[in-house]
Amino acid sequence: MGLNIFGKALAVGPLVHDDGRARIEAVVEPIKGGHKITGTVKGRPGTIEIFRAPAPGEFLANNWQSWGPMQRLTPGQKFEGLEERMKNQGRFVFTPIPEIAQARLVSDYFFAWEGGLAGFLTSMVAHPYFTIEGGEVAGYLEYFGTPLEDPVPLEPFILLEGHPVELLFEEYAVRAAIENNVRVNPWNPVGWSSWYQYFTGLRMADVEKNLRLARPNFPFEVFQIDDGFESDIGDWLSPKEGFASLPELARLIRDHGFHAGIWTAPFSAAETSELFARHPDWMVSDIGLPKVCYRGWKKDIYALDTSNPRVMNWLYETFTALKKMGFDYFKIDFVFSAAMPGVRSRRVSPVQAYRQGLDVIRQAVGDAFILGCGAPLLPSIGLVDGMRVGEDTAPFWDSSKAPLHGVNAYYALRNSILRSFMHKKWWLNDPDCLLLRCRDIELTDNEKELYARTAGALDNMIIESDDLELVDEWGRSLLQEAVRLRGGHVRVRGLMSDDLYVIDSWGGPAGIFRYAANLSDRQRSLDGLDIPSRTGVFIKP
Ligand code: FH2
Repeated sequence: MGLNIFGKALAVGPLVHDDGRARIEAVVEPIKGGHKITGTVKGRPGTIEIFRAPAPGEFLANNWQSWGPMQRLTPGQKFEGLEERMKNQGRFVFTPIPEIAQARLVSDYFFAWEGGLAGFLTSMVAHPYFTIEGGEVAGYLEYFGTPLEDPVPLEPFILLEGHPVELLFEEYAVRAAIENNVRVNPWNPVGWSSWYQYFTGLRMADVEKNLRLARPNFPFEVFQIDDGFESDIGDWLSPKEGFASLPELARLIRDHGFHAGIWTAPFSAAETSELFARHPDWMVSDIGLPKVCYRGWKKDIYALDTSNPRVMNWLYETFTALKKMGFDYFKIDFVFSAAMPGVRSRRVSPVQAYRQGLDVIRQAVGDAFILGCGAPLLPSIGLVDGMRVGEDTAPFWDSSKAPLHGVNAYYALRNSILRSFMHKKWWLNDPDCLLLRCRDIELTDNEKELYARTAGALDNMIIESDDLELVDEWGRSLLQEAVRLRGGHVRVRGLMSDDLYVIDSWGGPAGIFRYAANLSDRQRSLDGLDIPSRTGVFIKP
């Protein structure tokens, strides 16, 4: 079997496809290095097969959202740990199509191998994904049975052939950016976050101390309060006991000369929250009852129905209020919840509901910085300034755990390398926080250096999360170094390798440089140069 489009051999020209539920009018056209399929769909589509081909022996697969993995796999493999995460955290945290993701490997949005890449350019209405079915790979659009009276554009699909796979990703990213009308924010922030030191135990005294230390000694532009200030998930405007009011908090941060950043999980409501008590009918439901979306903070968490005008209004008011208080940097987290399949007040697809939710927040905060987290990737393009592209980091490396088994610095860093092609094409990549403290941490100096220099070489957002009292001169200068490495054009090689990556950068303030990052647990050699395990080296390009 060769390459099939809508079940027919790939051929340039028009195509009509009717599966009884939906009618698709499409056209296959040649583009540089491959083919593109565009069209329209109407009716009440469910799952539509777009693409089918023999499965390659090795490929790069990608999960739906920020925290999920992008990694090299073979046809027999799945994302290890997914089942367990679905059981513990909820079936919809890593996929909007749990039945399929449980049964087979699912690669969301794109699928690439050495020699080719197949990918969807938008996710406006449908959820695009690929699965391995025996010896074949198939690409689908899931429309969730959403009624489409008027034809809507089919999510455009491209098939690229060529080498190396890294160049195909660049081409894919550029095409998706164009299709989504992206304007990348020219401000690539440097900041501080409270999370990876204080977690939910954050106290006002910690905020005050770190503000005091940050001002003269660190190059931060943003000071971001993470999870730990709120009284409950959903009750964003009422801080927990002992915490300053939000206007006071924003004021305090701004008085120290920083952009004030705040974390929320705007589409989530805890079972114990006032939001849920007051408005159970605002949640995505199932057979007339609010539908649990995930487990977090040892509670059941519900998902807001962002297609409901009252919910949109509440979101608008909440974020307008935060903006008015002086916050202008918003980390919006667990936002996948708005895309959970379920019953909503309007007949829109989960993807449409998600995008409407993001759009309302954007309307409310204007040109403030929005950092997506726990976010479906493709549907967020054009609606966020920054995007977390991996699972949470941690103060330890621990590469023994597979991606979905738990958090560690290794997995967080690896994802930011693999997903580096998204940076400055779709948004600014957030590789998660640098942890540079010298106590309260298991990362070695080598590991801290590897993380910081890789993040800098990749030109990513640089956010540190430490008790600044524990950061010495060495930590401060490493942070400065990471910041100074940024600003160039970046190209990464080794996406299909055993964790030896080469980052080339040119055209930035640091000039031309090459950084080889060995994330593996053994010494490796590159062009005759030995690179110890968990170490990076600058080499002459
Ligand atoms: O903000 C932190 C992490 O960075 C984020 F990714 C998610 C949860 C929190 C706080 O709850 O894991």
